[in-house]
Amino acid sequence: MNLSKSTSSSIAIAAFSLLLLSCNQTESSKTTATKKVDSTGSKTKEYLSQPLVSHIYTADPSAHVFNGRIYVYPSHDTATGTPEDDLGSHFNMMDYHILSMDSVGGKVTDHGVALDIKNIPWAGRQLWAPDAAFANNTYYLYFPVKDKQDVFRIGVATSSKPEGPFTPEAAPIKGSYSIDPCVFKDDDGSFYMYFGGIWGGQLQRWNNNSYDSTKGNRKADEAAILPRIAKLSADMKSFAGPVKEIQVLGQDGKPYTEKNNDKRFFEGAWTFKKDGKYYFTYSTGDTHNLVYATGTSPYGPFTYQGIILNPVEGWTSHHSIIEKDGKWWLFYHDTQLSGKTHLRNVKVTELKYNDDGSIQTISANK
Ligand code: FUB
Repeated sequence: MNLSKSTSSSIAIAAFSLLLLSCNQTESSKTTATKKVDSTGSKTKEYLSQPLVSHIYTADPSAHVFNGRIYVYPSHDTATGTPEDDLGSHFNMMDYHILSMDSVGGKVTDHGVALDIKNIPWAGRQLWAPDAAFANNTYYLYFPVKDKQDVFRIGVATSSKPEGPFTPEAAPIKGSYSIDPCVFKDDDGSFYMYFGGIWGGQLQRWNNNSYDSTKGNRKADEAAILPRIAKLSADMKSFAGPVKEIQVLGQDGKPYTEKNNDKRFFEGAWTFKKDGKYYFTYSTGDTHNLVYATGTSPYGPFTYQGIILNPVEGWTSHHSIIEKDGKWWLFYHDTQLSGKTHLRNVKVTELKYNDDGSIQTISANK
């Protein structure tokens, strides 16, 4: 994720922001476009969707349908005053709130604090993008946080309810590292965790599953760093085998190098299956695209197909994709409410496919 760049969004007048805050307290996203107004009063940006909630800042939405209801597991962005630096220290999140709604467009419920960093025994700082899964009559919340040595690991917490509260395990998942877990359930009931994020997410420090804090970002002609996958054990709290790299290939069948940064993996993996095809989707980070690649196995290789979402307002882009009642939905975030990179808001819009299974590219601003 980005570390020091500030958002390139235009300056919104304070009155307009306050109006948004008061109007969207519990309202779900509307797909009617609205315009942002700059300090001269001229309309500058038109938004495809509105924030799901505006009483807190939310980001990195992992959506799931549990018991016929949509649950969104986001990061909870907070203005802690932590100075911005090249390691993303200003993304200093301390807890999670789960959101839920009957359907897109319906009333959104914020279920309050579901997990607080102070209750995670091994955690140091920075609760980043989580995900959730249901198995064994239990809801599992997967979360990345830096341990007390400042190394990102992935933890798991459990609850009898999708909205929590969640009780964390005493230690991170053995063999886990980096950020942005995405847990995918295949048709045969197997669960897989996809994870990893470069730059502030520390993936560049992990080679052959060994940590080297001196390893920096790769150079333009070096092989792009690859996302990781591990099959989950039946207990959903451990890896069933070693962490593996996932090949992401260009349409010429060749792996990407770092200079292909408008297509190579950066962070924010999300995997789903449609019509027998695996869709591996992710953010390209410093080029701000949300893209997808497809394959025939959960382990890949995946071949790059195209852009799902063009760059949004703000530096980061992170998403999830679900099907509900015959429609497909893209949950994403931007910085409409704050204009600040680290204070984001979650949104949703419909995702459409072409007949051949390709995804129609979305622009969040007009
Ligand atoms: O929210 C913190 C980090 O920002 C996430 O882990 C990344 O995916 C990026 O969205």
